[in-house]
Formats: sequence, structure tokens, C-alpha cells
Amino acid sequence: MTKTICITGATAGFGEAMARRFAREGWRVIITGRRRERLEALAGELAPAPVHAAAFDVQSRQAVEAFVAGLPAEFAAVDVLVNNAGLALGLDPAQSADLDQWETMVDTNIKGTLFMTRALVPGMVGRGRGHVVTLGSIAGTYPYPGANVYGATKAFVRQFALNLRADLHGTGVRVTNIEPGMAETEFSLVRFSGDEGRAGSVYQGMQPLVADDIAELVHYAVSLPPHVNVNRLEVMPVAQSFGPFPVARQS
Ligand code: NDP
Ligand code: 8X3
Repeated sequence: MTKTICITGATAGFGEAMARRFAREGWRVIITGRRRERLEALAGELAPAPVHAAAFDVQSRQAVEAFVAGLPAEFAAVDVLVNNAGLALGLDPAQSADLDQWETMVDTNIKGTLFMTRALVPGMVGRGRGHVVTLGSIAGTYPYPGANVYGATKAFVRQFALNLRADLHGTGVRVTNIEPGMAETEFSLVRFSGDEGRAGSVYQGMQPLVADDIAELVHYAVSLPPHVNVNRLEVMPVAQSFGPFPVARQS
């Protein structure tokens, strides 16, 4: 039986790689994001695979509900939802960070995930099967300077995914939070407002994760037998690890 996956944020990075991966594996793929022309180009590239493209902003509850209500019949029974759309904005310390950027991260990473999940999970419960995959981050577990609200949104996503598992107990619906470290996508370009030099320097001289690595992990978690639930999957490039806690000393 052909399965259906709905991927938010499929116009770039992880989501785009997932769309390619699942289409190649014969899935019905729903691709979403705000940039309509990118969605159309990707749908064209994936043809004749069954693809439904929908351009909308996950920050809007009304837009999410209209998207779900408007799904064509053959795409309406979503087996897997990947809450991937998200972003980091800025790296300034909390005391000088831009409040609008904070609000956008909360509205996208937290509210977008909530709206999508609440809209699609009842159908999964009704069918007695399904899988919600969320994109957390190592920033949701480990603090670093300037991660303030971005990291906090990803901590929310991690705990929401775990709590969702508790609520879905006995329904057959699975929940997995994928928690990557540094991966080279458009992530840093977005974080630094299009500054290519600053974005490029993040990955200079090291081997970051790439979008296909994350698509592989999502495919792995989703393809395991239905009695297996991967709760959390934390992954980093080998070149990224941990450091000592900084100590402010009096000179
Ligand atoms: P990209 O910037 O490459 O892709 C982000 C995607 O999210 C785009 O398709 C973008 O589409 C979509 N998006 C952003 N805002 C909205 C919105 N308001 N409504 C709908 N879609 C939106 O980033 P990544 O692929 O790297 O990131 C994907 C996810 O993984 C994010 O949640 C990110 O926080 C997380 N992550 C990334 C890591 C990294 O190092 N790259 C590491 C850990 C987690 P469009 O602009 O067309 O709307
Ligand atoms: C993105 C990973 O390390 O840039 O979520 O915060 S990191």
C-alpha cells in the first residue's frame, strides 16, 4: 500500500532532501513551504511521483487548517507528518537580541509544529497508525551563547514530542524527535539574514552534516517495524563535540 508523508519546509535543506528520498522510495509526498516557485520546481523534478505541493505559512493557524481541509482525497490520509519547517534568527545575546526575531522563532518552531500536529494527529488516531516526526536540535539540550530563544524553542519541541508520545499511548501512532547538530543547509544564511560570508564561515574547515544525512535518519525511524518507536535521535558531525564550561575569573 502506498503511504503518504507530509513534509513542512520542503523548499530547502532537510525537507527538500526528505521529499526526494521518500519520492524515490515510492511514497506519496506532500511538500509545503512559503516559496511557491520552489515547490513547483521540486514537484516538477519529482514527477511522475505522486506529489502534492501547497504554499502556506505554518505560523498561521488558519492557513494550516485550510491546507489540511483542502488536501486532495488521495493525499488526505497522512501516514507520516514531518514538522521540519523552522529557523534560527540571529546570534545576539538575550540582552540585545531582536524581539521580532524571537517572536518569529516562537511562532514558526513552536506554534507551527503545534498547528500542524493538532490538525493531522486525529486522523492518525482514527486510522490506528501514523508517525509524527519533529525536528529538534542539539540546541534544545545543550546551551550555547546566542542560542537563547532558538534553543528554547527546540527544548519545547523535544518535550512536546515526548508528551505527545504519552498522550498517544495505545493508539499505534509513533513520535520521533530528531536532534541534529551543525548541518550545512540554508539554516545559517537565514540565521544571518542572507550574509553569505558569515553563513559560510560557520562550516569553514570542517565537515558538517548534510541534508541527506537527516533524510536518511528520518527514513530509518519511519521504516522500522510498527512496534518500534525511536523516541529521540541526537546526531552531530564528528567534527563537533563538547567543550569546558567557561569561568569568568577576576583578574
Ligand atoms: P533551511 O533554512 O534550509 O530550510 C528551512 C525550511 O523551513 C525551508 O523550506 C523554509 O521554507 C521552511 N520555513 C521556514 N519558515 C517557515 C514558515 N513560516 N512557514 C513554512 N515554512 C517555513 O533549514 P534546515 O533544513 O537546516 O532546517 C530544517 C529544520 O531543522 C529547522 O526546524 C531547523 O531548526 C532544524 N535544524 C537545523 C539544523 C542545521 O544545522 N541546519 C540543526 C538542527 C535542527 P520557506 O522559506 O519557503 O517557507
Ligand atoms: C542547529 C544546530 O548547533 O547550529 O539547530 O544550533 S546548531
